[in-house]
Amino acid sequence: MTEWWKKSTVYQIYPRSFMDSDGDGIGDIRGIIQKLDYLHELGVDILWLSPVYDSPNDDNGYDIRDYYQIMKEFGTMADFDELLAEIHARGMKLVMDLVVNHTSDEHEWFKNHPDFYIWRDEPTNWRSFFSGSVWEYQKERGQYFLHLFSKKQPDLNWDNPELRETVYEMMRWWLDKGVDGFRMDVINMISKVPDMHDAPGGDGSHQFLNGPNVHTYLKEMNKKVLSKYDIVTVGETPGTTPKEARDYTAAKNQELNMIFTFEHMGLDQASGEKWDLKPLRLTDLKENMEKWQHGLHDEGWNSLYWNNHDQPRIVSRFGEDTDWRVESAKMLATCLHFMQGTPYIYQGEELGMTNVRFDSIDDYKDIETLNMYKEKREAGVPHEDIMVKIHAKGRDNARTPMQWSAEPNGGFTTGTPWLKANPNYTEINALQHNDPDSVYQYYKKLIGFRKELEIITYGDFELLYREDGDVFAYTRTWNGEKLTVYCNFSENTKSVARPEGEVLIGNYALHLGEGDVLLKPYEAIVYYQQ
Ligand code: ISL
Repeated sequence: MTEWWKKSTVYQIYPRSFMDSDGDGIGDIRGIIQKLDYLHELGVDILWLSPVYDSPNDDNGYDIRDYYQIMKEFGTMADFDELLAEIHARGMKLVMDLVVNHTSDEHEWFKNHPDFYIWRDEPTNWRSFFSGSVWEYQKERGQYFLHLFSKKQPDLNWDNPELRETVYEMMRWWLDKGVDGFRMDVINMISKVPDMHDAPGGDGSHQFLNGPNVHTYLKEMNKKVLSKYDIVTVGETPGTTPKEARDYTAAKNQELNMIFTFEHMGLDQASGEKWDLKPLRLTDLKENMEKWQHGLHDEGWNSLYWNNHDQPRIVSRFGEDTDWRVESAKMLATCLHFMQGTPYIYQGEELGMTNVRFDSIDDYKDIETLNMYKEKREAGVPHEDIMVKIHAKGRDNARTPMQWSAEPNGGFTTGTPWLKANPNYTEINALQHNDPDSVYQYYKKLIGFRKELEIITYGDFELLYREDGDVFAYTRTWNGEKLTVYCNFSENTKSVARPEGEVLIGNYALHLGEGDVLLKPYEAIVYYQQ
């Protein structure tokens, strides 16, 4: 089978916030169908849908109640089938979210197949990703069940072969329907050590990240399911190094096609806690991305991303979202899209959408944010101090409604949106897509280059100006060709050597002339030598 996914660009849709077709304030499948031409015009090859399965929505669909049903608010299975057909009719592909580390506690398995879950007589001191303990006591059974996420998301017991077969059967059902692959939620957490025990600081991750049997189970899944279809798979794998990433993604290992690294997303974090803020040092980012580019160059494959539904908006995070919003959004895109790997664009990123700053905690909906707020308030942390963290890192930054137009609520809904729109929709919205200077049109060009220039897929990566704290610069070389990429992550004017070749793309009026190149604030420029 060809590795078509190496030349593809993926677009992630968070259905709840993408487009509401029926005015109930919640995005839905028919809303996505309405916007397929917009996505096709952008040029993306694959759409990844965050979960659309039946769910009580404790964690917006990442708590699945029935893998064979579509969430009522999102529509029906007939709507889904139409979506799939319409995507295929446009030559695009559809990747489903596969959430099988845990289910909802309302899944019938939790009642009828307790052996599909993980039970202990005594809890450990591990802390959940969503605050509090990972153990919840169940009276009827007189035991605790494990939940790494919310207490409505009990972890599945992958050591049970019957559970594994049941999951594989469900995967085949979706693949037989014609879906083109899976994004696998926290797939590196499915294997826990047999003797779970207390961990320093309540951080049990060494006992469940990349655990003892994870590779055995993925090889089995590949053999029994994945290898039978021409699909793409991407694993979500927090806490994974390039070496481990190779184990998951090297073709010879027959597990997954690629994984999501989290290392670059932790560089503005001072400790193991995501809310512990620290400014990014560009040299750390450069060193980290270089490590991954080299680490997966010959074996395995990278996925490239700045955003998803769990991360704050990149232009507000590593860019500048007021005076230099458009420039820095394009600069960040340039920096990522000329690297080796499969790029992922998260809805609204192609418009340069920004973080949101609601003053009241009541305007936030994300369980992670709400639990953290409650816990910190109980510990006496002032409201204002917590809001600083939420404004910087809260997941709802990514989940405000997609900004389609300057109409009320950004044209996302005619009703009341489930989460308030970012008030800047009056200026930042998809009407820009016709403007040749828009962030959207810039993304479209980047996506197009990946299809035209093989060097982007195959070239060697070399970091330039390693010590420079403002400029991220690198080359790609392949078959006698060369790309030189300069990205200024600061407002300072920077001087860099003029490379050979012609300017391929840039986010300012193009530089002609001779001598060093003077990079303006947040400037990006790419030279191509054939
Ligand atoms: O979002 C995070 C930090 O803010 C991560 O810890 C995140 O919870 C982790 O990356 C796992 O994410 C995935 O599984 C979660 C779900 O809430 C996320 O939306 C999903 O991407 C549980 O299913």
